[in-house]
Amino acid sequence: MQPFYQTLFFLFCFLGINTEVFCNSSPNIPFQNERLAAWIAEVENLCSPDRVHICDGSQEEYDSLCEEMVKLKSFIRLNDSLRPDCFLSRSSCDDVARLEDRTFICSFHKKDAGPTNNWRDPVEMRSHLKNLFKGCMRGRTMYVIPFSMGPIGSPIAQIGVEITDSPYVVCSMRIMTRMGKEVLTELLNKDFVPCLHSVGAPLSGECLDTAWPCNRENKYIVHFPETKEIWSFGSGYGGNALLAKKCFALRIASRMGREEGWLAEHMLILGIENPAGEKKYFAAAFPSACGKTNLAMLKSSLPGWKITLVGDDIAWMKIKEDGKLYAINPEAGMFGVAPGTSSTTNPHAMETIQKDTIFTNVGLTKEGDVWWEGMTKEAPGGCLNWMGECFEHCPNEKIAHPNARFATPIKNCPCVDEAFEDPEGVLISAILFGGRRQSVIPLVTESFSWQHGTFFGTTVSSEATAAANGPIGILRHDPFAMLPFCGYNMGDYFSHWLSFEKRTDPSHLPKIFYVNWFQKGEDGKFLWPGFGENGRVLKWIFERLDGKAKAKKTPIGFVPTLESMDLTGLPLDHDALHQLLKVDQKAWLQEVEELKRYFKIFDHTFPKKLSQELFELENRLHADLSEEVSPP
Ligand code: GTP
Ligand code: SPV
Ligand code: MN
Repeated sequence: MQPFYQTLFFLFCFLGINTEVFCNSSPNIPFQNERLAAWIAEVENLCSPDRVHICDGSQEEYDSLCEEMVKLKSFIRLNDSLRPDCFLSRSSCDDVARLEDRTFICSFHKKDAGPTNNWRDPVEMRSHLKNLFKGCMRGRTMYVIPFSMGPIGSPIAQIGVEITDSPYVVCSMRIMTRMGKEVLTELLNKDFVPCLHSVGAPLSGECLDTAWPCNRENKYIVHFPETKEIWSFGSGYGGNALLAKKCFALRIASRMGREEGWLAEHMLILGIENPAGEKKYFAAAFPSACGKTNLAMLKSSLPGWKITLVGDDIAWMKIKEDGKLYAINPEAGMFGVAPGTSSTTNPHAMETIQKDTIFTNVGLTKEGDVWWEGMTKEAPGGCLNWMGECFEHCPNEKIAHPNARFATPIKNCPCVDEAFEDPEGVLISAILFGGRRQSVIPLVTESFSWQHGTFFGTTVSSEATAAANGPIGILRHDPFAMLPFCGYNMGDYFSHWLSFEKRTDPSHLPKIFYVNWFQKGEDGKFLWPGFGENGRVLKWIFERLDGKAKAKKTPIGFVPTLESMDLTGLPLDHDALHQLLKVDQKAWLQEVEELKRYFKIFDHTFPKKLSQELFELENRLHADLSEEVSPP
């Protein structure tokens, strides 16, 4: 018997399910993953589903779940001639984004969750969750999804198993991860992270006729970092429900990374090739809805420069035997922000989402296609908004929810990198940090060292977006773009970053930069055109790495000289460029004061080396000895 069927057979024996279809030979095979079988049985016992379905990840399984959801009105099939094999899903109004205030890190000790995470006692939380999950799948199917984060078999990859009662989650997970029977085979000799999810509705006795079941009263996204478990209840949306993504690949994996000496980061990974055919890879961390997906798929406006996509949201990075830092994208799909995506801003994304895509909370046109703000100048007549209402009746409302998303396979992207499936990962030459900042932060700055670059990471702040529930536009600190995603004390996380200087020859480590596409002029408009034009900044970074581009040494780091940026064919006036590259001493001194205030929350866990960096930055600002320097 094939190992996959062996595992299934034993799982099913254990669950007391009729195994005849799977086995017609001797059942005398050694039992392989006891923990998985025991966990499935335990969850079945707790949640009391009517059926258990072990997902094989096949096309047939995906198609039949989609069909089932069409019947339940959870999915609308889009016009097959315009968007083949695509579906629209509409969430309920109270379940549209990540819920940071309902996200918990339940470490044994509160101090290990740190000042930036919600903490609850793990024993109390577990018992509370058990009550919520008790019988919560009655009348419905419990799906078991084995998935691999990273190419199957990669030394950096990890296995997880998500149990869920949501077919929307199953289909999305098939796009977002490598999922199904190949992973079940891997599980014969590997451990896994158990991820338990329920939409928490309809509960037994409830008559809930809704296309998007979720629990109004109770929503919990809970992590047990020591035992590496995830429990999520009540929400069906994005990072709250696709537990492989933020819960596992960032919160749990960041903790694994600290224990094992690697990094799990909220970063895109891109390949960049110059006209001479030389290639490098960059990773970049920007907070949610601040431009990772767009940068990772960028179509450069500079002739001969080519960007290729490895990942758009998460990077796992490890130092290999050669002492250098390599990254894999643990995901297989993109869960990207729809609004703002168009054939002008992101033609590669528009091509990718042409087929095999699940859209959530976008508008629906009369022709059965999707629409969102920014896709074209005006909404087509007769377009329904994300709640399925006629747009003409509520013209002041948005057609797409600002956090509307597409889930789409990376392999469909026209600019996917040749190393996307490489289990060894790609060598990272530069790390970029960035955020949405209307002022103060220049277009691009290069750090002086790894330690100074780590300091850059701690200083990331950004105007809040619709990716998480809460007010939009308010400036908040978001160190390393990991504020909602670091699974342990963030002060310890800073130290972990610093430790990389000791783990290898620092000259092997990537150079660190800070970028900001979002400065605004007095008219409130963006000073920098962004999107495809960001390739010009990537070019400057590429050439800095090769010692070719000029920079000015300023108190905050190396900033491009006015002539060193390639602005060929870009109608950008001199004042705008000046503003984009300016280091405003007064504003920076205020920034320093704000950082001093903020860093206090980390108390004694804030590394001395980073306090030193802040102190030195302040001194340099007071002295303000900007000087032009030649390439290194
Ligand atoms: P998450 O998936 O939430 O982590 O977001 P992300 O960081 O991948 O952001 P994404 O690339 O999806 O961009 C979010 C929004 O910012 C979209 O509406 C984009 O159109 C817009 N955006 C992206 N890049 C730029 C840029 O260079 N300039 C401007 N002005 N807007 C941008
Ligand atoms: C983010 O918020 O950073 C996302 C979307 O990438 S979600 O998967 O919902 O977390
Ligand atoms: Mn993200």
